[in-house]
Amino acid sequence: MPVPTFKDSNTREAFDRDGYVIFRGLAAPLVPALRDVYQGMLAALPDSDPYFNVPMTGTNCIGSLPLRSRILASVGEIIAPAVGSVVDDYRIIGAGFRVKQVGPDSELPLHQDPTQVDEERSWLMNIIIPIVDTSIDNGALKVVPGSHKVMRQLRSLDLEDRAETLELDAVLEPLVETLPMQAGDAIFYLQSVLHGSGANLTANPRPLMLGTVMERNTPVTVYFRQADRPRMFDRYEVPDNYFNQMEDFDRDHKLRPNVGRFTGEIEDLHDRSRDELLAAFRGLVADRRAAREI
Ligand SMILES: O=C(O)CCC(=O)C(=O)O
Repeated sequence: MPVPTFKDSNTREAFDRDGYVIFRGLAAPLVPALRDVYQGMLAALPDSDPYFNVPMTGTNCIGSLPLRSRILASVGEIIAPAVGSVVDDYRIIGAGFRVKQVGPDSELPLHQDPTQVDEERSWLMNIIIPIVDTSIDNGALKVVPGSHKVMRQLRSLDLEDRAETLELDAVLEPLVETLPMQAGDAIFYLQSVLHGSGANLTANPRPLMLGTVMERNTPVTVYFRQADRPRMFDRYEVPDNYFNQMEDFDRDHKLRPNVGRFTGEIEDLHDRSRDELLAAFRGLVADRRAAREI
């Protein structure tokens, strides 16, 4: 599992251990510009826009593809200096807004994101910059540090491998960390680290900038599990804007790609049964208790 090319070696070490790293205040000077783009986006959306139909919404849910593209271009341009100040040899492949609407349905269960790169050879990570302060009340991010080392499997686009689906929640409970952040803090995290966020029980939406940063010259590859051979995946090389160009994001991101090209089938060498995962996470709990980390 190659570690992202953070400039600082202590950051690389912490990221490798935990699967994420937070830079407090890294993007604070960028928050006014990000808020301007966010407000402009809201102003451009008709009340009937699909953006307003889902509790976890964002740029990818906007009905107008040209508007989406404009937001992605502006946000990518704004955050590039912050990313470039801490990471070398990267490219940004999509940076927009992820917005938690108000209400109990806005909870996002712990999950891994679908695999988007050959993780044996290359790195890819997400970056989140909240543009309002986040707290337990409005749905701050949650992570399970170290879970990327336990759950190294390929993650199919159809998302059948959620921690929720596997009913791991009880064993994970002592390992979950909630990470309140201030507007302008930045967290980089692996898509394989278990993460999620609670419901937004305040009166206002919780917008944050969510982007993906990856090794500069590596293609985006996505995977789809074969129905009859669960360890086998079909692999597709797709364009950088793959997740940003779907007509109906909520429906289409779980389907086989209809753009890009099929590049063959691949066996998942890290497949683990639910019992194996439970045992591994119980081991992690015991280790953390012994080290008095939880
Ligand atoms: O917005 C959040 O709370 C987290 C977003 C996330 O994890 C996702 O979109 O997969």
